[in-house]
Amino acid sequence: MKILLYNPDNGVTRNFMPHLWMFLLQAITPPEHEVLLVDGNAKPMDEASLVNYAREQGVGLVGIGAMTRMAARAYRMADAVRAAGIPVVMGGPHVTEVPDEALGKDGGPRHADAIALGEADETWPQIVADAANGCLKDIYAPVDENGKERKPSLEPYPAIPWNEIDLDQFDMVPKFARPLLKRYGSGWQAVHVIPMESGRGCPYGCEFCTVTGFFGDSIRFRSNESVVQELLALKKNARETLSQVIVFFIDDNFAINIKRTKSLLRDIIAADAQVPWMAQISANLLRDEELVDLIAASDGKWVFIGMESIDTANLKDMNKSFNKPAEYATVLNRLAARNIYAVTSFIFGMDNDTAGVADRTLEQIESWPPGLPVFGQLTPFPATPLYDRLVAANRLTRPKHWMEFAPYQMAHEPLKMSIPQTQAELDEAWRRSYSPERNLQALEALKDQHVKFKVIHLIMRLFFRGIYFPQMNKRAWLKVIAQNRRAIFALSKEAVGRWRAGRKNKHQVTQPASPAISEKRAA
Ligand code: B12
Ligand code: SF4
Repeated sequence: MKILLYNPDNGVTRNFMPHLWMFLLQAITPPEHEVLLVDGNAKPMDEASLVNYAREQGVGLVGIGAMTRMAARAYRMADAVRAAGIPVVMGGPHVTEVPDEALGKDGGPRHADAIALGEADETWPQIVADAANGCLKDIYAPVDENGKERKPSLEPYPAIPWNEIDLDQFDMVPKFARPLLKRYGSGWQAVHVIPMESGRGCPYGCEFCTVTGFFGDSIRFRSNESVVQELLALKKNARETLSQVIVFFIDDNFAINIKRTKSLLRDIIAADAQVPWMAQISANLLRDEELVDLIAASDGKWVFIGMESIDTANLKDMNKSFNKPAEYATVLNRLAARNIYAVTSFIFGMDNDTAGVADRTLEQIESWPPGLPVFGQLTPFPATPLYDRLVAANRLTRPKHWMEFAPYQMAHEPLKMSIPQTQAELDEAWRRSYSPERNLQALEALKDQHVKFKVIHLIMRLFFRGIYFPQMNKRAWLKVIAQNRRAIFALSKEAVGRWRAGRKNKHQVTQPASPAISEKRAA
């Protein structure tokens, strides 16, 4: 049987990184079946083109995975595929959290023939077998012989053949810059961000987060050996294809078990498996100096920190009091001292937020080493304690917000601000954080660093701006480049100066010394 796995496009982060679930399910599909992958972020398709593609390929089962924000789009695609007579199985966080919706058991239409609840590593082979035999069940849940929920172990972990996968569709280099880099940028013919998990689960249970409910509070890890092997294979592939690879450890809290993380990082260093990497780590775990040293030595470059708020009352409400705003600066300075920078994530619209929250937060951010702040509105995802609390208090303005999804639109009324006020605060935070003036200040704060760090930092700032202010076409990019011309010109001047100085030094070293000097040296 041919199976098509499809991930709907999200319209925001586009093809920045492949979605791991597709490659993982492909890797564990019994070999007698063939798996085709379509990520809508890299290959946008409407309903008709997806159906045509599935028909042309003779697909016998379509698997669709989606986060809550893509649910409505996922359902539309599923409806079209089912109308063409091809069975659909859906999986991922959203259908796990709202299973009745996909199966049409909540009074709405049915969108899927079957759903996979939770982690599908152990149920997928059964789903495939049942589909091949034409006897799909409604629900596949990861349970043991006694019907008790079972979380799959990550040992052993399937090898994902990244070198055989068409990574061109996930190249971070904008199309217009590719010919230039192919010609002059040796080793930079493409830049790929690859998702890798080293473990699953986070026990912290923050009120707005789906992770503790989905992956459970039992934390499971891959063996160090299997992570190191995957890194070595990626490193080799990047070298052979003259491209760059950046690994995103997608674990929800990469250092949740500090002892294990240190042992993994030591093994990576010992095996010379370092590639530039980023990971999500909560601020409290970054108090450990030795851990931060190992992050730097293993080529950790960026850490995503869910700071959420600078207000301790908000953090308490969110069950996130382990975040201590008073230590944010210390943590960020500790990272910056080792050339590691942070993506700092904030949420506006929490119950203790009042007008001016953007100003107050930005004042703090601007006093820290330069990083990449991101801001979102508090979103009640179904099956989270936050969702249940807001339902109980009758505060949801759009209880099924995912069915009418709109980016950065709230679904409940905050207590001390209105919805439009919260949105204005978000606008202000994004606008100021990525303004040309702020970009210049960030570069000024990095003035003692090598120019290559500054160039990377500026590029990241321009990309991150695009998360909120869409920069989808060449024209939008040219506008951003024009707005930031002062920073770009200053960095280009510095880079050319360094390159010239480097060539001059090399020339002097390789020139044979004059006889007089040689004699002097010999003496
Ligand atoms: C990587 C990641 C991202 C990437 C996504 C891009 C990418 N290419 O991966 C980035 C950083 C861009 C991102 C952004 C966001 N993310 Co995110 N992200 C993750 C993260 C950390 C890892 C995802 C992953 O690969 N997991 C590992 C794989 C193996 O697990 P999985 O995807 O769940 O797949 C398993 C099962 O679900 C199942 N399965 C999945 N799909 C399918 C399909 C079929 C057919 C079947 C049978 C089974 C199946 O099988 C898999 C193996 O067991 C998760 C948290 C997490 N640990 O999962 C959050 C998570 C998915 N993100 C989340 C959120 C909220 C967001 C944002 C909205 C945050 C924000 N406020 O801006 C944005 C918006 C994304 C967008 N633009 O649409 C939530 C989603 C909650 C929800 N109910 O939708 C999660 C769960 C985190 C959380 N804190 O709650 N994210
Ligand atoms: S620390 Fe992060 S992953 Fe863990 S529950 Fe809180 S928000 Fe979710």
